[in-house]
Amino acid sequence: MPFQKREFPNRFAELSREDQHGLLKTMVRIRTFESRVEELFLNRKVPGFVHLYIGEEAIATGVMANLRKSDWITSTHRGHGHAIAKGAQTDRMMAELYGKKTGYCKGKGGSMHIADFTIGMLGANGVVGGGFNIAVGAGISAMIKKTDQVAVSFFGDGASNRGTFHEALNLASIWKLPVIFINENNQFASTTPTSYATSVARISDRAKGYGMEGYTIDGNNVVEVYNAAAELIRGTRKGDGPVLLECITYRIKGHYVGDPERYRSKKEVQKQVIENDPITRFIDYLKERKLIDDKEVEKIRREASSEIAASEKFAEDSPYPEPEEACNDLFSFSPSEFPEVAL
Ligand SMILES: Cc1ncc(C[n+]2csc(CCOP(=O)(O)OP(=O)(O)O)c2C)c(N)n1
Repeated sequence: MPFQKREFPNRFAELSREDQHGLLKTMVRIRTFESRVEELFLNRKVPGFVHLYIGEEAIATGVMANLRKSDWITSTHRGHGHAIAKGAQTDRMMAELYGKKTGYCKGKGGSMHIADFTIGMLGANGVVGGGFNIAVGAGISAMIKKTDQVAVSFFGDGASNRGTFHEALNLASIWKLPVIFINENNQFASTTPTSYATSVARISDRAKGYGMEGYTIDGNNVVEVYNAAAELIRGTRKGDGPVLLECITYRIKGHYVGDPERYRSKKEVQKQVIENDPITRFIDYLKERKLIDDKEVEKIRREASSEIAASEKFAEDSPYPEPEEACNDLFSFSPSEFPEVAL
């Protein structure tokens, strides 16, 4: 069965000029945070592993602009953009990346495990495909408590080849749970092209197997992402059940910082940078409609740079956790209540 390429409108029906600038601000804040993180990682300030979302900012931004603070998301190993767009503070994120005590997980989670339940960010996840069933669990809680919250599960094309994908979509479908599955098809899973490793032409084709609607859109056009997310989230929130949205994008940076990228040519990447950068495309869109000028764009960039510089300083100035704290917060109960559990 052919995939459903839906044309969602390429204009905003009701967003004010200020709200449209807000979308651009979020995209620029994500880009600025990550560009600095890349440098800091290469300067050995940030330990561990870092996967950048550069080039994919339109998806987190367009989706999250349609969510409430009380809605939930589950993220991936490439989660900085999701966290920022859902309302996470960049200073606590940066501190987490540094391994500092003031970070979201007290410095013990790092880039791939940022979570903040107070804003509905149920966690980035180092396990590919690890977020699907957490989102389904959140959807079950909304069903039992009869709230109108929704859960959004972001996932890569590679993750759609895991068994957890099948379990999650099947259960969400039979129980008509308020879960929206957002695929970020950046055309690679590590070094493997999506077309090689995936049995269908479009990830959205897979929705049919679970009795739900599936659509494919241009994930580098924040206007289309916003409009698609608005319609689908509205439907799911009022009880229409789960839905799958595939957003076609492109990972501009390596799979991780330091990736030698032998699986693609520099020319291919350069073409995407020139023709398909979601931030450039949105600035062009706004300029064509006389909704922004160069000075305003410059101001947005400047403000993002000072925010991220302050976040970096916060992280630099923060202490590391004490060695005695290493085993704290590993469980949701206090180990002293269960002395039989050996640590
Ligand atoms: C269960 C599991 N298998 C393998 C890995 C190693 N791994 C990390 S990222 C990745 C590729 C994921 O690709 P995709 O889901 O398309 O996300 P993308 O990196 O493109 O954003 C793999 C295989 C892992 N972290 N977890």
